[in-house]
Amino acid sequence: MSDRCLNLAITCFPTFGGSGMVATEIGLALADRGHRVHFIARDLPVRLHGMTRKVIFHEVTESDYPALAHSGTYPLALASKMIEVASYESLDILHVHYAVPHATAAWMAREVLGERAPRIVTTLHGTDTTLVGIDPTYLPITRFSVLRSDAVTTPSVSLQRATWDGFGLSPETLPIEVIPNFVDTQRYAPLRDRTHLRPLFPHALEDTPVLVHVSNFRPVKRIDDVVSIFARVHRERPCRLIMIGDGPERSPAERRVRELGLEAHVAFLGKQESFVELLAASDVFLLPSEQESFGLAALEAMSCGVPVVASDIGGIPEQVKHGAWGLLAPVGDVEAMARHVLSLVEEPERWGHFSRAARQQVLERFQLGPAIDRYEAIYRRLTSSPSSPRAPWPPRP
Ligand code: GMT
Repeated sequence: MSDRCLNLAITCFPTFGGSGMVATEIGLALADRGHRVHFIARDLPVRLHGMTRKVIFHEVTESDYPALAHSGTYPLALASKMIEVASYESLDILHVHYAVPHATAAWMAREVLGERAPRIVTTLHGTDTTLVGIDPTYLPITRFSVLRSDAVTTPSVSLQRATWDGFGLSPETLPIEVIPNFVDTQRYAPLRDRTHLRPLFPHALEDTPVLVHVSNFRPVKRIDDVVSIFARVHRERPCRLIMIGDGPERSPAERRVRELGLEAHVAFLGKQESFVELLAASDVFLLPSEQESFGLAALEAMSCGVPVVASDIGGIPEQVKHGAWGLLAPVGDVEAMARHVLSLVEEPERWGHFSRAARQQVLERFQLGPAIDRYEAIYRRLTSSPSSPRAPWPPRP
Protein backbone atom coordinates (compact mmCIF):
# COMPACT_ATOMS: atom_id res chain seq x y z
CA MET A 1 0.00 0.00 0.00
CA SER A 2 1.52 3.34 -1.05
CA ASP A 3 1.88 6.03 1.57
CA ARG A 4 1.93 8.96 -0.86
CA CYS A 5 0.22 12.12 0.32
CA LEU A 6 -3.44 12.19 -0.53
CA ASN A 7 -5.47 15.02 -1.97
CA LEU A 8 -8.72 15.11 -0.09
CA ALA A 9 -11.74 17.30 0.48
CA ILE A 10 -13.95 17.41 3.53
CA THR A 11 -17.53 18.67 3.59
CA CYS A 12 -19.33 19.48 6.83
CA PHE A 13 -21.70 21.94 8.42
CA PRO A 14 -19.62 24.93 9.50
CA THR A 15 -21.69 25.95 12.50
CA PHE A 16 -21.39 24.95 16.14
CA GLY A 17 -22.08 21.23 16.42
CA GLY A 18 -20.14 18.07 16.99
CA SER A 19 -20.10 16.84 13.39
CA GLY A 20 -18.46 20.03 12.10
CA MET A 21 -15.94 19.97 14.96
CA VAL A 22 -15.00 16.35 14.33
CA ALA A 23 -14.70 16.96 10.57
CA THR A 24 -12.48 19.99 11.13
CA GLU A 25 -10.19 18.21 13.57
CA ILE A 26 -9.81 15.31 11.12
CA GLY A 27 -8.90 17.73 8.32
CA LEU A 28 -6.35 19.61 10.43
CA ALA A 29 -4.76 16.38 11.66
CA LEU A 30 -4.50 15.06 8.09
CA ALA A 31 -2.89 18.33 7.00
CA ASP A 32 -0.38 17.90 9.84
CA ARG A 33 0.43 14.47 8.40
CA GLY A 34 1.30 16.08 5.08
CA HIS A 35 -1.90 15.47 3.10
CA ARG A 36 -3.38 18.24 0.98
CA VAL A 37 -6.71 19.06 2.58
CA HIS A 38 -9.58 21.08 1.13
CA PHE A 39 -12.75 22.08 2.98
CA ILE A 40 -15.88 22.57 0.89
CA ALA A 41 -18.55 24.19 3.07
CA ARG A 42 -21.12 26.95 3.19
CA ASP A 43 -18.93 28.97 5.53
CA LEU A 44 -15.57 28.70 7.26
CA PRO A 45 -16.00 25.93 9.88
CA VAL A 46 -15.82 27.36 13.39
CA ARG A 47 -12.65 25.53 14.42
CA LEU A 48 -10.85 26.55 11.21
CA HIS A 49 -10.85 30.21 12.25
CA GLY A 50 -7.24 31.33 12.20
CA MET A 51 -6.07 28.01 10.74
CA THR A 52 -6.84 28.51 7.05
CA ARG A 53 -3.20 28.53 5.99
CA LYS A 54 -3.00 24.84 6.88
CA VAL A 55 -5.85 23.92 4.56
CA ILE A 56 -7.64 25.26 1.48
CA PHE A 57 -11.16 26.53 1.93
CA HIS A 58 -13.82 26.56 -0.83
CA GLU A 59 -17.01 28.43 -0.02
CA VAL A 60 -20.32 27.13 -1.36
CA THR A 61 -22.45 30.06 -2.48
CA GLU A 62 -26.02 29.77 -3.64
CA SER A 63 -27.67 31.85 -6.35
CA ASP A 64 -29.86 34.68 -5.07
CA TYR A 65 -32.05 34.57 -8.18
CA PRO A 66 -35.61 35.32 -6.92
CA ALA A 67 -37.21 32.33 -8.68
CA LEU A 68 -34.94 30.05 -6.67
CA ALA A 69 -35.82 31.55 -3.29
CA HIS A 70 -36.90 28.79 -0.85
CA SER A 71 -36.10 26.05 -3.35
CA GLY A 72 -33.24 24.64 -1.28
CA THR A 73 -30.43 24.99 -3.81
CA TYR A 74 -27.64 24.27 -1.29
CA PRO A 75 -27.20 20.60 -2.37
CA LEU A 76 -26.87 21.69 -6.03
CA ALA A 77 -24.43 24.49 -5.26
CA LEU A 78 -22.45 22.08 -3.08
CA ALA A 79 -22.37 19.36 -5.76
CA SER A 80 -21.22 21.92 -8.35
CA LYS A 81 -18.44 23.10 -6.06
CA MET A 82 -17.40 19.49 -5.41
CA ILE A 83 -17.22 18.88 -9.19
CA GLU A 84 -15.15 22.03 -9.68
CA VAL A 85 -12.69 21.25 -6.87
CA ALA A 86 -12.39 17.57 -7.84
CA SER A 87 -11.67 18.49 -11.47
CA TYR A 88 -9.07 21.17 -10.78
CA GLU A 89 -7.40 19.43 -7.86
CA SER A 90 -7.59 15.75 -8.86
CA LEU A 91 -9.09 14.76 -5.53
CA ASP A 92 -8.51 11.22 -4.28
CA ILE A 93 -11.11 11.33 -1.52
CA LEU A 94 -14.26 13.28 -0.76
CA HIS A 95 -15.12 12.79 2.92
CA VAL A 96 -18.57 14.08 3.79
CA HIS A 97 -19.91 14.48 7.31
CA TYR A 98 -23.68 14.23 7.90
CA ALA A 99 -25.59 12.38 5.20
CA VAL A 100 -28.32 14.94 4.54
CA PRO A 101 -27.64 16.42 2.01
CA HIS A 102 -23.86 15.96 1.88
CA ALA A 103 -23.79 12.31 0.81
CA THR A 104 -26.34 13.12 -1.88
CA ALA A 105 -24.33 16.08 -3.19
CA ALA A 106 -21.22 13.85 -3.28
CA TRP A 107 -23.09 11.19 -5.24
CA MET A 108 -24.34 13.80 -7.74
CA ALA A 109 -20.79 15.12 -8.15
CA ARG A 110 -19.50 11.62 -8.81
CA GLU A 111 -22.14 10.96 -11.44
CA VAL A 112 -20.94 14.05 -13.32
CA LEU A 113 -17.22 13.35 -12.86
CA GLY A 114 -17.38 9.70 -13.97
CA GLU A 115 -13.92 8.11 -14.17
CA ARG A 116 -12.26 11.15 -12.60
CA ALA A 117 -14.43 11.02 -9.49
CA PRO A 118 -12.82 10.75 -6.03
CA ARG A 119 -13.82 7.97 -3.66
CA ILE A 120 -16.63 8.98 -1.31
CA VAL A 121 -16.45 8.41 2.45
CA THR A 122 -19.58 9.26 4.43
CA THR A 123 -19.49 9.70 8.19
CA LEU A 124 -22.95 9.52 9.72
CA HIS A 125 -23.34 11.53 12.89
CA GLY A 126 -26.76 10.78 14.34
CA THR A 127 -29.86 12.66 13.42
CA ASP A 128 -28.90 12.32 9.75
CA THR A 129 -30.05 8.71 9.99
CA THR A 130 -32.06 8.51 13.22
CA LEU A 131 -34.32 11.52 12.65
CA VAL A 132 -33.94 13.56 9.45
CA GLY A 133 -32.63 10.74 7.28
CA ILE A 134 -35.50 8.38 8.05
CA ASP A 135 -38.12 11.12 7.71
CA PRO A 136 -40.12 9.91 4.65
CA THR A 137 -39.40 13.31 3.05
CA TYR A 138 -35.73 12.36 2.66
CA LEU A 139 -35.50 8.61 3.27
CA PRO A 140 -35.30 7.34 -0.34
CA ILE A 141 -32.56 9.74 -1.42
CA THR A 142 -30.59 9.55 1.85
CA ARG A 143 -30.62 5.76 1.88
CA PHE A 144 -29.61 5.66 -1.79
CA SER A 145 -26.75 8.16 -1.30
CA VAL A 146 -25.39 6.39 1.77
CA LEU A 147 -25.48 3.07 -0.09
CA ARG A 148 -23.62 4.65 -2.97
CA SER A 149 -20.77 5.84 -0.73
CA ASP A 150 -17.53 3.85 -1.04
CA ALA A 151 -17.15 3.66 2.74
CA VAL A 152 -19.45 4.57 5.61
CA THR A 153 -18.48 5.25 9.22
CA THR A 154 -20.31 6.05 12.46
CA PRO A 155 -18.92 7.22 15.82
CA SER A 156 -20.73 4.50 17.80
CA VAL A 157 -22.03 0.95 17.61
CA SER A 158 -25.41 2.33 18.61
CA LEU A 159 -25.59 4.53 15.50
CA GLN A 160 -24.26 1.74 13.32
CA ARG A 161 -27.21 -0.45 14.42
CA ALA A 162 -29.73 2.40 14.26
CA THR A 163 -28.67 3.07 10.67
CA TRP A 164 -29.16 -0.56 9.64
CA ASP A 165 -32.56 -0.60 11.38
CA GLY A 166 -33.70 2.79 10.07
CA PHE A 167 -32.70 2.05 6.48
CA GLY A 168 -33.84 -1.58 6.58
CA LEU A 169 -30.31 -2.79 5.77
CA SER A 170 -27.80 -5.24 7.21
CA PRO A 171 -24.00 -5.45 7.71
CA GLU A 172 -23.82 -7.28 4.38
CA THR A 173 -25.75 -4.71 2.35
CA LEU A 174 -24.22 -1.69 4.07
CA PRO A 175 -20.86 -2.27 5.78
CA ILE A 176 -20.34 0.44 8.42
CA GLU A 177 -17.08 0.92 10.30
CA VAL A 178 -17.30 2.34 13.83
CA ILE A 179 -14.65 4.99 14.51
CA PRO A 180 -15.37 6.65 17.87
CA ASN A 181 -15.11 10.41 18.06
CA PHE A 182 -12.04 11.77 19.79
CA VAL A 183 -10.85 14.79 21.73
CA ASP A 184 -7.70 16.88 21.92
CA THR A 185 -6.59 15.70 25.37
CA GLN A 186 -3.98 18.42 25.71
CA ARG A 187 -6.48 21.20 25.14
CA TYR A 188 -9.27 19.52 27.10
CA ALA A 189 -7.31 18.78 30.26
CA PRO A 190 -8.09 18.93 33.99
CA LEU A 191 -7.64 22.44 35.39
CA ARG A 192 -9.41 23.12 38.67
CA ASP A 193 -9.06 26.89 38.43
CA ARG A 194 -12.20 28.49 39.86
CA THR A 195 -11.10 32.04 38.93
CA HIS A 196 -12.81 31.58 35.55
CA LEU A 197 -16.13 31.03 37.33
CA ARG A 198 -15.99 34.04 39.64
CA PRO A 199 -17.13 36.67 37.11
CA LEU A 200 -20.22 34.53 36.40
CA PHE A 201 -21.20 34.01 40.03
CA PRO A 202 -19.43 36.67 42.13
CA HIS A 203 -21.43 35.82 45.26
CA ALA A 204 -20.96 32.06 45.22
CA LEU A 205 -18.71 30.45 47.81
CA GLU A 206 -15.53 28.83 46.53
CA ASP A 207 -16.90 25.33 47.20
CA THR A 208 -20.35 25.87 45.65
CA PRO A 209 -20.84 23.04 43.14
CA VAL A 210 -21.10 24.12 39.51
CA LEU A 211 -23.05 22.10 36.96
CA VAL A 212 -22.53 22.70 33.25
CA HIS A 213 -24.35 21.90 30.01
CA VAL A 214 -23.13 22.49 26.45
CA SER A 215 -25.28 21.86 23.37
CA ASN A 216 -27.10 23.30 20.37
CA PHE A 217 -30.26 23.69 22.52
CA ARG A 218 -32.42 21.57 20.18
CA PRO A 219 -35.48 19.68 21.53
CA VAL A 220 -33.49 16.42 21.36
CA LYS A 221 -31.22 17.76 24.15
CA ARG A 222 -34.13 18.04 26.64
CA ILE A 223 -33.00 21.41 27.95
CA ASP A 224 -36.01 21.53 30.26
CA ASP A 225 -34.61 18.44 32.01
CA VAL A 226 -31.30 20.25 32.55
CA VAL A 227 -33.22 22.98 34.40
CA SER A 228 -35.30 20.42 36.34
CA ILE A 229 -32.22 18.50 37.47
CA PHE A 230 -30.54 21.72 38.53
CA ALA A 231 -33.64 22.91 40.44
CA ARG A 232 -33.82 19.59 42.35
CA VAL A 233 -30.13 19.61 43.23
CA HIS A 234 -30.32 23.27 44.26
CA ARG A 235 -33.13 22.47 46.72
CA GLU A 236 -30.83 20.08 48.55
CA ARG A 237 -27.59 21.92 48.12
CA PRO A 238 -27.03 25.44 46.74
CA CYS A 239 -25.24 25.18 43.41
CA ARG A 240 -24.78 26.99 40.11
CA LEU A 241 -25.47 26.11 36.47
CA ILE A 242 -23.62 27.24 33.33
CA MET A 243 -25.51 26.87 30.05
CA ILE A 244 -23.29 27.13 26.94
CA GLY A 245 -24.69 27.20 23.40
CA ASP A 246 -27.82 28.47 21.72
CA GLY A 247 -30.83 27.20 19.83
CA PRO A 248 -34.63 27.06 19.90
CA GLU A 249 -34.87 25.76 23.48
CA ARG A 250 -32.81 28.51 25.05
CA SER A 251 -35.60 31.10 25.47
CA PRO A 252 -38.08 28.66 27.06
CA ALA A 253 -35.31 27.51 29.42
CA GLU A 254 -34.44 31.08 30.42
CA ARG A 255 -38.15 31.73 31.05
CA ARG A 256 -38.44 28.62 33.25
CA VAL A 257 -35.35 29.54 35.25
CA ARG A 258 -36.93 32.95 35.96
CA GLU A 259 -40.26 31.38 36.89
CA LEU A 260 -38.40 29.20 39.39
CA GLY A 261 -36.62 32.27 40.77
CA LEU A 262 -33.23 30.75 40.02
CA GLU A 263 -31.90 33.37 37.60
CA ALA A 264 -29.13 34.53 39.96
CA HIS A 265 -27.75 31.00 40.01
CA VAL A 266 -27.81 30.19 36.30
CA ALA A 267 -25.59 31.74 33.61
CA PHE A 268 -26.75 31.41 29.99
CA LEU A 269 -23.64 32.24 27.96
CA GLY A 270 -24.82 31.51 24.41
CA LYS A 271 -22.36 30.29 21.78
CA GLN A 272 -18.75 30.44 22.92
CA GLU A 273 -15.80 29.73 20.65
CA SER A 274 -13.77 28.52 23.60
CA PHE A 275 -15.19 27.35 26.89
CA VAL A 276 -12.63 24.79 28.00
CA GLU A 277 -11.62 26.73 31.14
CA LEU A 278 -15.24 26.95 32.28
CA LEU A 279 -15.78 23.29 31.55
CA ALA A 280 -12.65 22.22 33.40
CA ALA A 281 -13.55 24.35 36.44
CA SER A 282 -17.06 22.85 36.71
CA ASP A 283 -18.02 19.84 38.84
CA VAL A 284 -20.58 17.87 36.85
CA PHE A 285 -21.54 17.85 33.16
CA LEU A 286 -25.25 17.28 32.42
CA LEU A 287 -26.45 15.60 29.20
CA PRO A 288 -30.04 14.38 29.65
CA SER A 289 -30.64 14.02 25.87
CA GLU A 290 -33.49 12.15 24.22
CA GLN A 291 -31.06 10.79 21.65
CA GLU A 292 -27.30 11.02 21.27
CA SER A 293 -25.33 9.00 18.75
CA PHE A 294 -22.15 9.80 20.64
CA GLY A 295 -22.26 12.94 22.81
CA LEU A 296 -19.02 14.71 21.96
CA ALA A 297 -19.54 17.39 24.61
CA ALA A 298 -19.61 14.66 27.30
CA LEU A 299 -16.29 13.34 26.02
CA GLU A 300 -14.77 16.83 26.22
CA ALA A 301 -15.98 17.09 29.83
CA MET A 302 -14.53 13.67 30.68
CA SER A 303 -11.24 14.70 29.14
CA CYS A 304 -11.20 17.65 31.57
CA GLY A 305 -11.84 15.22 34.43
CA VAL A 306 -15.44 16.38 34.86
CA PRO A 307 -17.82 13.48 35.66
CA VAL A 308 -20.89 13.19 33.43
CA VAL A 309 -24.50 12.61 34.47
CA ALA A 310 -26.47 11.68 31.37
CA SER A 311 -29.27 9.68 29.76
CA ASP A 312 -28.66 6.00 29.24
CA ILE A 313 -29.30 6.29 25.52
CA GLY A 314 -27.67 5.81 22.11
CA GLY A 315 -23.88 5.97 22.12
CA ILE A 316 -23.56 7.54 25.58
CA PRO A 317 -23.04 4.23 27.46
CA GLU A 318 -20.26 3.38 24.99
CA GLN A 319 -18.16 6.18 26.45
CA VAL A 320 -19.68 6.72 29.93
CA LYS A 321 -19.62 3.61 32.11
CA HIS A 322 -22.33 3.92 34.74
CA GLY A 323 -20.95 3.80 38.26
CA ALA A 324 -17.32 3.85 37.14
CA TRP A 325 -16.62 7.29 35.65
CA GLY A 326 -20.11 8.68 35.10
CA LEU A 327 -23.73 8.11 36.09
CA LEU A 328 -26.63 7.32 33.77
CA ALA A 329 -30.42 7.20 34.13
CA PRO A 330 -33.34 6.55 31.78
CA VAL A 331 -34.33 9.45 29.51
CA GLY A 332 -36.53 11.91 31.42
CA ASP A 333 -35.75 10.53 34.90
CA VAL A 334 -34.72 13.89 36.33
CA GLU A 335 -35.15 12.61 39.90
CA ALA A 336 -32.51 9.93 39.39
CA MET A 337 -30.18 12.33 37.57
CA ALA A 338 -30.47 14.87 40.40
CA ARG A 339 -29.65 12.11 42.92
CA HIS A 340 -26.64 11.15 40.80
CA VAL A 341 -25.39 14.75 40.82
CA LEU A 342 -25.81 14.97 44.60
CA SER A 343 -23.97 11.69 45.08
CA LEU A 344 -20.97 13.27 43.37
CA VAL A 345 -20.96 16.80 44.74
CA GLU A 346 -21.61 15.68 48.32
CA GLU A 347 -18.85 13.08 48.34
CA PRO A 348 -15.56 14.68 47.30
CA GLU A 349 -13.68 11.38 47.42
CA ARG A 350 -16.15 9.68 45.11
CA TRP A 351 -16.05 12.74 42.83
CA GLY A 352 -12.24 12.53 42.69
CA HIS A 353 -12.38 8.85 41.81
CA PHE A 354 -14.88 9.46 38.99
CA SER A 355 -12.90 12.45 37.74
CA ARG A 356 -9.61 10.54 37.46
CA ALA A 357 -11.28 7.50 35.91
CA ALA A 358 -13.05 9.68 33.30
CA ARG A 359 -9.78 11.32 32.24
CA GLN A 360 -8.04 7.93 32.14
CA GLN A 361 -10.70 6.45 29.86
CA VAL A 362 -10.33 9.31 27.42
CA LEU A 363 -6.56 8.94 27.37
CA GLU A 364 -6.88 5.20 26.73
CA ARG A 365 -9.71 5.12 24.19
CA PHE A 366 -10.52 8.48 22.63
CA GLN A 367 -7.28 10.09 21.46
CA LEU A 368 -7.02 11.86 18.11
CA GLY A 369 -4.09 9.86 16.67
CA PRO A 370 -5.64 6.36 16.60
CA ALA A 371 -8.87 7.74 15.08
CA ILE A 372 -6.94 9.51 12.31
CA ASP A 373 -4.98 6.28 11.65
CA ARG A 374 -8.27 4.51 11.03
CA TYR A 375 -9.64 7.18 8.67
CA GLU A 376 -6.32 7.19 6.82
CA ALA A 377 -6.49 3.40 6.48
CA ILE A 378 -9.92 3.69 4.86
CA TYR A 379 -8.64 6.32 2.39
CA ARG A 380 -5.62 4.17 1.51
CA ARG A 381 -7.76 1.08 1.04
CA LEU A 382 -10.11 2.93 -1.30
CA THR A 383 -7.42 4.64 -3.34
CA SER A 384 -5.37 1.49 -3.75
CA SER A 385 -8.24 -0.60 -5.11
CA PRO A 386 -8.70 -0.17 -8.89
CA SER A 387 -12.45 0.35 -8.76
CA SER A 388 -14.58 0.90 -5.73
CA PRO A 389 -17.22 -1.72 -5.02
CA ARG A 390 -20.74 -0.43 -5.59
CA ALA A 391 -23.58 -1.82 -3.52
CA PRO A 392 -26.19 -3.63 -5.63
CA TRP A 393 -29.33 -1.71 -6.45
CA PRO A 394 -32.06 -2.08 -5.28
CA PRO A 395 -30.55 -3.15 -1.95
CA ARG A 396 -31.80 -6.21 -0.13
CA PRO A 397 -32.18 -6.05 3.66
O1 GMT B 1 -27.87 16.13 14.94
C1 GMT B 1 -27.37 16.74 15.86
O2 GMT B 1 -27.77 16.79 17.00
C2 GMT B 1 -26.13 17.49 15.55
C3 GMT B 1 -25.00 16.57 15.35
C4 GMT B 1 -23.84 17.45 15.05
O3 GMT B 1 -23.73 17.88 13.92
O4 GMT B 1 -23.11 17.72 15.97
O5 GMT B 1 -24.74 15.79 16.53
C5 GMT B 1 -24.48 14.45 16.31
O6 GMT B 1 -23.11 14.28 15.99
C6 GMT B 1 -22.17 14.50 17.05
C7 GMT B 1 -20.75 14.27 16.50
O7 GMT B 1 -20.57 12.97 16.03
C8 GMT B 1 -22.48 13.56 18.22
O8 GMT B 1 -21.58 13.81 19.28
C9 GMT B 1 -23.92 13.81 18.70
O9 GMT B 1 -24.21 12.85 19.69
C10 GMT B 1 -24.88 13.65 17.54
N1 GMT B 1 -26.22 14.09 17.98
C11 GMT B 1 -27.24 13.24 18.09
O10 GMT B 1 -27.17 12.06 17.85
C12 GMT B 1 -28.52 13.84 18.57
